Amino acid sequence: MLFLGLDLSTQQLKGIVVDSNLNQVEIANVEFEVDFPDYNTRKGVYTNGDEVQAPVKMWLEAIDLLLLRLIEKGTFSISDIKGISGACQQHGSVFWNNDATNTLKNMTAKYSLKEQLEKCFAWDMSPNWQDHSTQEECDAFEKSVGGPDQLAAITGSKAHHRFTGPQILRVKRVHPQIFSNVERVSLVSSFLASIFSGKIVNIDESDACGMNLWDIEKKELNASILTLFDDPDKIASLIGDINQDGKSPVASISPYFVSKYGFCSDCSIVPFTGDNPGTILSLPLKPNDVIVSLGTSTTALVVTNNYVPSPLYHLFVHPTNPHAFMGMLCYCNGSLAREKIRDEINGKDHSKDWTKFNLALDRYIQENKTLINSSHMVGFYFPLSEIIPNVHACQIRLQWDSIMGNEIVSTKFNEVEEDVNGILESQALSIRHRLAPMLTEKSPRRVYFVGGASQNQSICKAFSRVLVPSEGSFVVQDMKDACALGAAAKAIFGVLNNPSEHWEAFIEKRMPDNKFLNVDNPQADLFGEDAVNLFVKSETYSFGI
Ligand code: ADP
Ligand code: XUL
Repeated sequence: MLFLGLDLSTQQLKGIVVDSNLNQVEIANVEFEVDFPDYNTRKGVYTNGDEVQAPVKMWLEAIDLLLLRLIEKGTFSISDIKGISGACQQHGSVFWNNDATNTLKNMTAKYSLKEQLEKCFAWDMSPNWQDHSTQEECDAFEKSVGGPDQLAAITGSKAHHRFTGPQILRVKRVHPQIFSNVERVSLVSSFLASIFSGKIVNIDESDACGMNLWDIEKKELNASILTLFDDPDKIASLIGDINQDGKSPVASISPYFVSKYGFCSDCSIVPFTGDNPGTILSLPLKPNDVIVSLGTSTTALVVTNNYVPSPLYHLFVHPTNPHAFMGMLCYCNGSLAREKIRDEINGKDHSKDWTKFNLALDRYIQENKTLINSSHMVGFYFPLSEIIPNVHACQIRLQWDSIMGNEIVSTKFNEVEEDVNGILESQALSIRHRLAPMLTEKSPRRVYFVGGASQNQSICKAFSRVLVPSEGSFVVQDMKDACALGAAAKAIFGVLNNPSEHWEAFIEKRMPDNKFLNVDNPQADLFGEDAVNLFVKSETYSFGI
């Protein structure tokens, strides 16, 4: 038996095929900017001021192309795939019109997905998680329940620009014509699951926690918030029921995929979830273990059994363990901000090579061995508006005076090498500071690095020496595909459906310790509480927070 895990992220659609022990059999991807130049997206999206959107039709083309690529490899038989699940960019929404249900049901292998489904959307765009255009809606969301603390207590997060509830409310305000034609709203995860199911499937509960609409403790859409949409019943029906069972299959695969690609007709579609919930499914996490995901965005994820909501971070229902939660920090300026500094250091040589960046970073760490104190340099590198803290695009460098650390003596760094180190230190210090309330120990137990940049040992080392995990840091080979792997694990868990096996035992068996590589932790003792205080002081000085 084989299983397929899909990851529909900002820049690409990935598919990983695994056996029932989670061993990789094959992998393929479609990169939107490269494979679909006609759409003219930049890194998978269109950016227009604060608005960031992705074309839904491009994703339809990507599904057909990905399956062709997987099959062309000729390394496995597609009819052996017994289950499919997915983990997709969070918060994005897809607006179906009233042609969708019928067309999904009657898709034929004669035409492509795009040819058949392109007329099924009230809007052919999907708001992306990098969108910042919903301040007015966020204010309304928080006001409707009494403020950010209350909204965080109910939904697990204060209002965020990218969260789906404020985004849908903005579509209603800015595009009333479009909104009047909407029959159902999917998240990106339930959209992709719907294509494979040949019918619109319900939104997964864990991913629904990224909407600012779901009352996590009462397990229902919050009535006060729904009144913001004028007709609460209508919006509730557009969203549909929220699926609280992350395990049981929701459908057998649509006949389209059976006749076009040779899937077996009893291949099950196991609920798809968000990419961050998907990522935690790729590892055997214990309490106080942290995943740092170094993808396009940077996220830090932790599993906790306590519902301890705060406006400082996000809490989501765990995607496979209904009694647990996932804590999350999410930063917009992750890889793209690091790439900007890499490009500066590469100068005229426009390669995407990280060698010079890594050499500069390793050298800086090697040569700077003093305890981080109040006079250290701090930089903030936000080429895009940032989520944490909520500020507009900016680049700030600060050096505090060396005696008291009370005054700024310079706002320049001498060398680009200092930026190379500066961006990693400040990204890591922000995570360390903000993760602390979710941990029951002073520091994380283990840190696992995943996502695109986890292939880069120098970057992982630089993060690790700031986060100071008590039992070390690890990368897992091929874990740049953690999210797709987590989705594949979910597919296995759903299809095998062994009632006596809990999620934790299931994944521990498939992810034993010998799969992890230790990351060096150079001079971790340099980063004490002073370093955190310096970071907090610099943020307060720069952003008034
Ligand atoms: P996504 O978040 O879109 O799924 P990935 O997890 O694949 O994307 O991460 C893509 C990012 O990983 C790229 O923007 C790139 O900057 C970064 N990346 C890939 N390889 C390296 C490397 N060797 N060193 C640093 N960053 C890397
Ligand atoms: C999470 C978030 C991002 C996207 C990336 O809240 O906005 O991590 O899920 O795809």
